[in-house]
Parts: sequence; structure tokens; C-alpha cells
Amino acid sequence: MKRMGRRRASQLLAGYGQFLLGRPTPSSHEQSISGSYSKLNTWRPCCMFRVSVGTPQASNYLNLGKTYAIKQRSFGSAATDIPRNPAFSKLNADDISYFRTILGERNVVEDEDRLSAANVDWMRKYQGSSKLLLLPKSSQEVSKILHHCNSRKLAVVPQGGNTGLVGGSVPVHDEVIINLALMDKIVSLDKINGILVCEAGCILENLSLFLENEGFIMPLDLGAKGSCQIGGNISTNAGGLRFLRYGSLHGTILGLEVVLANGTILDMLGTLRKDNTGYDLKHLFIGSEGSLGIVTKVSVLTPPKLMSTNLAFLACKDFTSCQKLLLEAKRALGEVLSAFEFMDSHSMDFVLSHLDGVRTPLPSSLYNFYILIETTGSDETYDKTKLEAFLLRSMEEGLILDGVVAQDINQSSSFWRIREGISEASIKVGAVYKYDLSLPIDQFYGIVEEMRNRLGEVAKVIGYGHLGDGNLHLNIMTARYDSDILAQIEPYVYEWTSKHKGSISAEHGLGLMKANKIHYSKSPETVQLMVDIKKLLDPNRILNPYKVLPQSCFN
Ligand code: FAD
Ligand code: 2HG
Ligand code: ZN
Repeated sequence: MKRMGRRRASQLLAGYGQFLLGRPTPSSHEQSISGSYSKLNTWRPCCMFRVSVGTPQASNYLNLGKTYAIKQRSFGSAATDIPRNPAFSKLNADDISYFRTILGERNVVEDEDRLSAANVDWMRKYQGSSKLLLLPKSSQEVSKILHHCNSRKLAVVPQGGNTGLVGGSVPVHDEVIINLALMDKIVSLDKINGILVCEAGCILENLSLFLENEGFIMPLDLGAKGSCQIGGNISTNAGGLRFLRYGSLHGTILGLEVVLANGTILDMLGTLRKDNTGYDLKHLFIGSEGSLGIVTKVSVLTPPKLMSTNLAFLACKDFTSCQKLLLEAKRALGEVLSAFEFMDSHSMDFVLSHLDGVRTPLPSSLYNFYILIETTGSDETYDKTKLEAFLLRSMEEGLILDGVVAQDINQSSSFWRIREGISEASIKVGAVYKYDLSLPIDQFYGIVEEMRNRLGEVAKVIGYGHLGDGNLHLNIMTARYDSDILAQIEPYVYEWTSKHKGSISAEHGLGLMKANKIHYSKSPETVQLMVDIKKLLDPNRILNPYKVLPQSCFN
């Protein structure tokens, strides 16, 4: 593509009027979308609708008020070939009576419909056969449940919003499901420091809405915000769309209350920024996917809400331009850069053809790659000038071929809808194989092209993700779940990732899907220490069995 000079770039901008920055958007991740375009820069009002990205199954049984349908699919459960650990007891009538005395009749659920929803994950790929769902209302209730399960050797699976993508949140066999949905109280907010204390079952979006009213935001945002719970976010160490700016939950979680397998309530619910008294044990539970304890309360450091947000949707000709654009964005936008998201044209096509009401601000047939750049700052004029200068320069240098800047909150919601909707689109056809890789930037896109060549016509291969964090989402869609196709994908993807010094799980965790693959990213000595910690904290291994660590390590 010809490099554009200043004159060419200004003509293009003037012609489209696209890089004229509009009103600041108070929040770019609102979920109601309106607007459609006739021309690139002209929007006319259209029907308002609510986007609900979450777990239909969780909604059904927990009555969270989210309704949308996913085509029913019948995957062979990846769980079926793992033998049940014979050391675990089977649930009996006395157990159920005991749980009723602790939780009351209503919150001991044996109803088949509610159980079948809780037994299957968001992708409908992993399916267990639990006969019991427990809904505790307090840490004390969680403690009593675990104390009983531990003494009876009853296996349990902690469950939040059930939006996890690695099969960690559903039973493999007949584990008792403990869902924290009823533990959804906000305990306190320190309005000077922005320190929020709440129960683990709070839905992420509810926390965001609460905080925005108080002038703060959650340091974490993701497409499943309408259903995922903060306890689930912490247990998976979720990354998401704000990671680039606010970093890992290992930095923003100040404290936790956790119930251990034997029922001990571990109070680590500090609200201090600095506390170096001994080992900082809360970190063990961040990202341990319910295998070491159940998170019941959390203390989060929340950043102030800044009033000026801008969002640009850009097209690049090749991946090298995307890489250079990232470096330039970090240099030029510095402290206001708040997101740098990436998708290839295959992702764009996929989301446009599988999600209703998603519209593209740039033609999907013309470009190879798309980048979303968000800035968030406190000075509207300064932020706009900075972004505008950066976009102009990047166009002149040929890093950007085309682009639009959202003029209002509806436009920015619809830009985000494209990026956030890819995951939802990926489960609308037969089968999906999801890989969530951390990769060095120069290797970031290679695996997508390799898999496309390797699989040919049988699969649709898309690459997208958090380029600013070096996190690629490789999604492979096929007509049906097929062991021959799986054999063409794995272990190839894991070996490739390991060879290039990446991680086989950037942000989704290992769950059931990758418990046996941990050695691709961790040394034997590290895995052994993890096994020792697991044995120490959960000697009967009742907490989320078969997940995170290979079963062979315990034989
Ligand atoms: P669940 O799915 O219910 O559980 C996840 C794991 O945590 C399980 O192992 C479970 O046993 C454990 N667990 C849950 N609650 C607790 C608790 N209180 N105590 C102990 N263990 C517990 N992830 C990202 O990182 N970034 C993204 O951008 C992102 N986007 C997504 C978009 C969509 C549309 C979807 C469907 C998922 C996305 N995810 C993303 C994955 C998922 O939403 C996250 O992993 C999320 O943090 C899971 O939260 P949850 O409450 O649904 O947990
Ligand atoms: C995202 O960034 C999520 O959209 C989901 O982490 C990725 O579905 C996926 O593979
Ligand atoms: Zn992601």
C-alpha cells in the first residue's frame, strides 16, 4: 500500500471527517447500542437493544434477568475420559438434610432444570452430572458446607457466573456445586482512596455501575461482565480490556477472605496499599481457580473515573503495522492510553455474520487487521489533541489505512460490541477450540496463519485479543467436535507456544481443559511445589478436583 503524505492524509480526514473527535464519552463500555450509518461518518438513530453477554444457563437458574438463546449443541464432554476419584464419597440423604439445616430449603437445589444449567459451561462443551447445587448466603455458611464436605470426603466445585472458558466452573462427575450468587453485598467503599470491599458473588457489571455513581471504576472489564462474579474474576485472575492500563488483579486486589477446604475462614481482607508482614498469601488464591479455597470477600483498589474517553477504530494493512502502531501509541499517548485491542479480518467477518445488529464502521472486505485504541484521561482538549496528532501521524506514516473515532457513547458502544462480541459469535456454529496464549510480540500472529494453513477448509481460524498485553485469542471453529481435528491442533499449538517462550494460558486459566498441559509453561519443580501447596491446603483434594494440576501428580 502506498505511503500517505501529509496532504493525502489531511484530504482523507477532511473527506471523511472521521478523526474529528467528538464529545467525551463517560464510559466506553456501555452495553446499550443505538445507531447505524448510511455513510461512514453519518449516524442515524435506530432501535435500542440490550446486549447481554453471559451465561444463559446461569441466568436461568439464578434468575439474573439475562435472556438470550444459544443454539443447543451436543459436544462430547471432555470430562468423560477422566475416571472419578474413588476416594470421594457419594452424596446421601443425610448430607442433603444437613445442608438444608444450614442453608434452608430454598438454597439446597435438587431441581433437574436448575442442575442441568449449572452442570454445563458457557460454551456447552464441558458437562458434569452433579445432583446438588448449594447457594450459601454468608462466609459462615460456606465454612459449614466445606467443613462437612471435607469430613465426608465429598468433592465440590466452586462456581461464580459460570462464564469460564476452560471447563473449570462445572463438575466433572458428581461434585457438589457451590455457587456464590447470593453473596452479592457491597460491604464498604472508602471514598477517598477508592477501596471497595464486597462479597465474592457480586456481578462485575453491578460493581462497575455502583462505582461509577461514586466517581470510581473497576480496574477490570470484560465481555462477560453482565454475568461473571468478582470471586470468579479473582479465582481466574481475569485480564480483560483494562489490563493494559490498570494491570493484573495481583496488583489491584488488596485483600481477600477465603474459606479453606476444612472450613477455616482465612481473614486476609486488608484494605492497605502497603503491608509487608510476612508472606502475602492472598496471591495464592488469585488465579488458583477454586482449587485452594473459596473466595468469599474481596477488597479492591479502584481507580478514579476519568471524564474524557475517546475510542478509535482503525484498519491496518499488515501485522507489522499493528506492532509499530502499538509502540507508537505507547510512546505518543503515554498515560492516556487505556486499551489497545486487536482483531484480524476473519474475526471481523465472523462477528458480522453471526451476531445480529453488529455493524462495521469500516468495510470488512478491504483491510486485513483492525485495532481499537481507547484513551482515558482528565483533560478533554489535551486528550483529543494528543489522539488526533497521533492518528494523523500514523496515517501519514502508513501505519493506519483508515479509521473512525467515535463521536458519542452509542458509537463507542458499537465499536466495543464488535470486539467484545467475537467470543459470543464463536459459539454460534458447531464446535469451537479456544486457545488463550501469551506470546512475544514478534511471534504474536504466526500461529494463527500456521493453523489456518494446517487446517485448510475444515476450520475457520480467527485471531484477536489484547495486543497491548501480548495476549492472543486463537479460536478455531469447525462444524462439529472431532478428535481428528483436535489431533491436528493439539499438541501443536502448545508445542509452538512453548517453543516461542509463550504461556498456554494468558488469562483464562487451566481449568479442566489444560490441567495436563501445565508443563508446557511451567518447570517440573514449579509444578511440584504447586502440588505440595495443594496437598497442604486441601489434603483430601475435595476442592475442584481434576482441574489445574495433572491428576498424575497425585498418584
Ligand atoms: P466461573 O466461570 O464460574 O469460574 C471460573 C473458575 O473460578 C472456576 O475454576 C471456578 O471453580 C472458580 N471460582 C468461581 N468463583 C469462585 C470463588 N468465589 N472462589 C473460588 N473459586 C471460584 N476472561 C478474561 O480473563 N478476559 C476477558 O476479556 C474475558 N472475556 C470473556 C468474554 C466472554 C463473552 C466470556 C463468556 C468469557 C470471558 N472471559 C474472559 C472468561 C471468564 O469470563 C472469566 O474467566 C471470568 O473471570 C470468570 O468469572 P465467573 O464468575 O464466570 O467464574
Ligand atoms: C476476550 O478477550 C475474551 O474476548 C474471550 O478473553 C476470548 O473467547 C475467547 O477466546
Ligand atoms: Zn481476552
